[in-house]
Amino acid sequence: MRLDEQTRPDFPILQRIVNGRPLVYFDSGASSQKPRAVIEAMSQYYERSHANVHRSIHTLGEEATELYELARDAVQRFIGAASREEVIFTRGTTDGLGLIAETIGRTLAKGDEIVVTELEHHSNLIPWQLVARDRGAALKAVPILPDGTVDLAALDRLLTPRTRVVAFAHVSNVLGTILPVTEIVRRARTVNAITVVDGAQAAPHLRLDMSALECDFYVFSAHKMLGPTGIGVMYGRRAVLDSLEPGRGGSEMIKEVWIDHAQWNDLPWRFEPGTPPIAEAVGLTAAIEYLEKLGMDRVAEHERALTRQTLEGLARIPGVTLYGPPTAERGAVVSFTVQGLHPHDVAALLDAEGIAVRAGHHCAMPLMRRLGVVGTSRATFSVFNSPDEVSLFLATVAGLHSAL
Ligand code: 7TS
Repeated sequence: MRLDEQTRPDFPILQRIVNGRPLVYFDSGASSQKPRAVIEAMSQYYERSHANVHRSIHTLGEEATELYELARDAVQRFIGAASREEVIFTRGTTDGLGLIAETIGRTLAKGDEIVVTELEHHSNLIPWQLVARDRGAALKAVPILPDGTVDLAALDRLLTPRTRVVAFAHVSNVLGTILPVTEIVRRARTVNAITVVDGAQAAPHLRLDMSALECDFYVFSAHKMLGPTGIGVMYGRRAVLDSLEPGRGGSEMIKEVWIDHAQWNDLPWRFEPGTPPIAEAVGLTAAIEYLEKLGMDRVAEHERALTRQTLEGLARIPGVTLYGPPTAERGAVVSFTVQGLHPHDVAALLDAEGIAVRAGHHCAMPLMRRLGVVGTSRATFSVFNSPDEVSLFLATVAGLHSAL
């Protein structure tokens, strides 16, 4: 059975009629829909087990703590981390990248250098801009090549003994480009830079293995991978986490506190101040179990087939321009423009047919500038999308252009 045939009954929202048509949801890159297993796990938690974690001696407190910590085990397994202490829960990708930037930022000195790429989401750019400004560090960007890949020769030229951080996306949320993580990490290591990978668009789509990627930090959001909003993961390599002071403080991230100083808690709690997103952790466990049952290789293959069908179909429509690598070996992302139509108009016309795509700068304004466009329209796919939906989408886009 095809993956979409298997999974569609699990997603209640797919029953929605939008503008008189069955919903076609091609915006999972912004946030995916949720299977019933995730929704039910969270309401069960609230109905049966809710209490605060790590501080209550009573039964519910212990249950909640156990469920929260089980989520850490699920994530460790899902991403192939060497230990559970390397899995830190955050509020999402933006929060995780901000936490890393603030934490590393405190160790930077005037003249240190941070390297990003031109295709970064603002969430992997602005935190570094803030840190660079505060510490007098320099921020440099690796350019992208016309085919949407990053210029590795330029990266080599940008790396210097002052490079402290190399931060880059695993998968571009606009172009779908899969960046060669191990290759970039290897190069960053030659100058002893810390590597930070924004995995927001990769975690829902690719099998992850931290021991193979060898990066120092890897962050992602649950809500793009069938899980709830409000929780994300910051993986940090043990040796690097051990070497860093916590970037943010408060509540249970300590062992002992005096008025003028404190002793930090053990990993991973040292980096988790405040009451964490507990119900969301329970939802994330359910999302991971759901994806594991499907098998990430099967997920990737299904989404690759939809991406291929979309790229090939759009390429045949006059007036359509495609962005990103000319291959389905990319994330489940297809950005395009239609000659004579603003990307927002394309999205609004598709919405009138019940088809949800995102349009705009996709929080990647420097990339838009490099591409020479104000924005793009973008279709992104998940496990529940079908080849029939892609066919309907292609016919609708073809109709838009011929109607001009
Ligand atoms: N990094 C990348 C590569 C992303 O695609 C996104 C979200 C983020 C970071 C931020 O994630 P958050 O969960 O903290 O918001 N990207 C998009 C998108 O492409 N459309 O809407 C959100």
